Amino acid sequence: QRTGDWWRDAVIYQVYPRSFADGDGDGTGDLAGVRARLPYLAELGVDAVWFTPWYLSPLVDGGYDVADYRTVDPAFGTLAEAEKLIAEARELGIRTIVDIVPNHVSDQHPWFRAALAAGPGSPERALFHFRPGRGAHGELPPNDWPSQFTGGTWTRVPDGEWYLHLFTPQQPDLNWAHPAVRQEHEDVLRFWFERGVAGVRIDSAALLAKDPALPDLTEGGGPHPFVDRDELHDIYRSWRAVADEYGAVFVGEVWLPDAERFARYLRPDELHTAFNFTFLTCPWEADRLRRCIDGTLAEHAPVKAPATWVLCNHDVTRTVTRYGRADTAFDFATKAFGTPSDLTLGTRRARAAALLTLALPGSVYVYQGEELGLPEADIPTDRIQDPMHVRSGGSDPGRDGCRVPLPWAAAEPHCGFGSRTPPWLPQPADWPSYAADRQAADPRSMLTLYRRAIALRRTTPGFGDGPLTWLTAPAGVLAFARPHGLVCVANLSTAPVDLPAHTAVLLTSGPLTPGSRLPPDTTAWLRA
Ligand code: TEU
Repeated sequence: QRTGDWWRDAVIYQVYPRSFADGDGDGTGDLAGVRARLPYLAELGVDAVWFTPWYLSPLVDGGYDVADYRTVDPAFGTLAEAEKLIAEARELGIRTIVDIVPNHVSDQHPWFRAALAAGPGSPERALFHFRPGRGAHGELPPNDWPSQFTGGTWTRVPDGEWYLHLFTPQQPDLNWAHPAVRQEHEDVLRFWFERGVAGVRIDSAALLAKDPALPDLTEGGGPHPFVDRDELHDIYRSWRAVADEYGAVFVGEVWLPDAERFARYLRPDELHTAFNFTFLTCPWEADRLRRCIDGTLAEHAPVKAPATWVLCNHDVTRTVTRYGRADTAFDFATKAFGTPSDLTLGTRRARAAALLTLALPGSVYVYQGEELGLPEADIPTDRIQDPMHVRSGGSDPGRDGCRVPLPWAAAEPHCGFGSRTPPWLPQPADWPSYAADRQAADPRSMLTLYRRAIALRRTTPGFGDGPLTWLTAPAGVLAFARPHGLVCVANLSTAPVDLPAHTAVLLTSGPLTPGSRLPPDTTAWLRA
């Protein structure tokens, strides 16, 4: 087991507890299910697991609407079970990362219920952003901020005041200028660090701070009223002091297109790491990917933070579906169902992308089911629960297509997700063909590829954090050298190419052509 800066080159597996494994058979995944599948994660070889929120929640936004941070939602289990899970995982060499959602709470959180009851001008309301409306009778929202989901960002309460919510009305935004909000979150961090948690993922990390004047967005000029504000850095500096007491680490969900602004969060006294969404959204094109990799390494080197590499998560279209489309870039605006996807091509590319990603310096995130090569599922519209879909009146497909309960066993009911009740989201008819038990027995499966690649990465010293040197390669081909004579070659062109000089082929994402050439959309790991 690695100690110290384990997170600098870790492979971190994202568990969406609702859809991972159902221990009690009620159709919803839970902590008992995760505990039973810990050996699977150990065999996969991951260093840590990041759990999306498991706290008490009405689950309006899949748990990103937290009603109590110190309680595990009964749908998932108990606090005692979470503690057991953290300890059992650690026994297997797997660290735990929990998800903290500081921008907002659930409207069922005691603070918000108290604020509603206490009325205008009360200290309880000062913890949120309550304002009178505009217009002759206060019938218009206080400003023009657009929601991250469809609909406005303001909801009116019966006494006439409005409250701010960047996401759904069930997720009121906290007022981060209030000392009690800061104190509470530092206490929550301590609460989980005391329970053996090794890291925290910070949700919507660039959105917490608001311009106190809440000006219209269209007013323009000056800093953005709610994205990437300077006050955030002071907040994260005090969080870092708490984390340092426990040797714990942060990974920020910082969606910022500007590399220089992004890197400002990665300081020795702020966040250790942040998700690399530039990589996730990058199209499957050699020159674009190379520029992205170079740009990422260049922005991380001066701040001495490790890069992270992310291909998918619970918010975006699954990789094999995305890479099988004509436009392989991810864009929230163009993720619609119905855009045709060639899953054979998408799978080949996703396999090549997996080997490319796991060869890069820094830490790598794997979203549950990515290692099984799951495609985005087509879900009947009346079964979709994601508020992104529901609030759009059905025009936005939402994110449930990447959140379908995992197939564990091809021959069991509900693919072994859980026994009694059908899963909370329907599994597609071809789900058994992706089942983990079937793939574990197949040397050519996506699961076997991930296991082998992660094992090689773990057992080759310096592979995960040493230097990367580009090698000369034909157009459309990415070739780079890593420590200990490892070479990674990814062919994103349309024709087979010769492999660079090597003494051994360690792993390939697909079969080589008879003349030992690297086919299109294939990656190889070589020993120089
Ligand atoms: O996501 C934040 C979020 O919604 C961004 O991904 C946003 O869509 C992006 O800035 C687009 O411009 C997190 C969680 O990952 C997501 O599941 C939650 O729904 C959301 O926060 C609200 O907590």
